[in-house]
Amino acid sequence: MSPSGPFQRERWTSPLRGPWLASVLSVGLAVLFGVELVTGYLSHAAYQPQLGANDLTGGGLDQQLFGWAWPTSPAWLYLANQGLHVVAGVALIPIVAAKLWAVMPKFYKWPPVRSPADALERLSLGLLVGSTLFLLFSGVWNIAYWYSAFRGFDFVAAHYYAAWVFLGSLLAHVIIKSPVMVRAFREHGLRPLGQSLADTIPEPADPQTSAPLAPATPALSRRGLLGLVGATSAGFALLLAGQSIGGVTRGISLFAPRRQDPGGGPNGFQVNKTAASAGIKPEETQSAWRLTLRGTRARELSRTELLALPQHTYQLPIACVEGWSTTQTWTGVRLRDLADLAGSGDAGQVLVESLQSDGVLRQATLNRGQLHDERSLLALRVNGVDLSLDHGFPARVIVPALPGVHNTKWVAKMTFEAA
Ligand code: HEM
Ligand SMILES: Nc1nc2c(c(=O)[nH]1)N[C@H]1C(S)=C(S)[C@@H](COP(=O)(O)O)O[C@H]1N2
Ligand SMILES: [Mo]
Repeated sequence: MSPSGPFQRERWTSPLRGPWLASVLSVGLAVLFGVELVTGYLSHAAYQPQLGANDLTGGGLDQQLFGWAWPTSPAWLYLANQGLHVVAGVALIPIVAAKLWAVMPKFYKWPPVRSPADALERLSLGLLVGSTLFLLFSGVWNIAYWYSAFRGFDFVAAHYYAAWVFLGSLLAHVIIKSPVMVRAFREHGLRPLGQSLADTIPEPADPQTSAPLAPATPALSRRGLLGLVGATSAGFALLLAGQSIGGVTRGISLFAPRRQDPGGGPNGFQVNKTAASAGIKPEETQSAWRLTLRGTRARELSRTELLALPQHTYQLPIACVEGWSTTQTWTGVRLRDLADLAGSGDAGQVLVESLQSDGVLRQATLNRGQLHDERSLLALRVNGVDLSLDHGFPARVIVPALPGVHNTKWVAKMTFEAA
């Protein structure tokens, strides 16, 4: 059987393709994928190291990762982690597209499989490409829509396990391909970058494929192609980074999926989950509301009683797993003072529960460091006024460097535990 359609080598005519171009793009990919892996697993450690067992509530966080628990300083740690993860992830898209374009003829090689070893490599390539596309797609989907689409599909778990498939197949790929890359750079160095359009020369054809290339005249030089890919990638990053960095950079954050300024006034900063969408009944947040504390003793406090306790004010960010952040000035009662009131001043963790009756985000567990940091608050006020209902009135958790998902709103109950 002779090759037909895209399986014919001569159908792939661009002389820009080849090991050198693939190698240069791979350097960029290696850096950004490295950032993705490190920040992705750190995020996992930060808020749900027991994925599956205990899901979003965390729990026993102190015991995780060889005794290392997610810290509270610097306060912007999680902001930086998720900002990097999401921005580098989006910046990867044009480079992944260019890399796939550069190696596209390989997907159509003929015969498709030459030996058992070749079959294994093809399988690992399938896993690599599949998991990469899945990670990029599910990540973008997540920052754009959160859980609302694909009901019943656990994005976080799928993204997490895809990352392991990705890591394994990437390692195999790097081991198999590094000799090709070394040869490409040894033979050409960075020279192909300096070539003008007229000089563009075809790379040596794959020795395993017989048919010689009949090069077309490319529309772009290699330098032009790499410039285009690099500029697109940097542009994507620039248009998204403002949602993490804040300040004036928000103005150019055109890719940010959410409005940063839904209204004016001290409570006029963005809201992901409104009280209405969380099913909060406004009347339950008014005078009938009580904060229940459970430790070695039980206490119930009204909002007036909470406001009579020592109040503390800190400027702290909320940093969402989706990469956006918002830094505000919060006022409220220290979590550790509440632990004292419950007779559990030495508690190792606290389970915080919301008025919200269902959904994974209705509760969270904070670890020892998060509970005892002096800046960790049950916030009652923001920017000098009472919290608005959408920002968690009557009370919400604010803890430095805490993943946004754990800054529980509409808090109703806190249970202090040994750890
Ligand atoms: C090869 C690329 C990627 C790798 C290896 C990777 C890896 C990871 C890992 C391990 C996690 C932690 C999951 C957990 O908490 O259990 C994570 C979370 C996350 N990733 Fe990625 N990721 C990649 C690409 C992306 C992209 C392109 C985006 C979006 C632009 C993205 C957005 C997110 C978000 C929003 C989370 C937080 C999910 C949540 O906890 O709610 N990721 N990633
Ligand atoms: N009860 C409750 N608290 C919650 C949430 C929620 O859905 N329900 N969302 C969390 C998430 S994901 C983030 S990032 C922060 C800030 O979200 P916001 O913009 O909805 O206030 O609040 C957290 N607190
Ligand atoms: Mo979030």
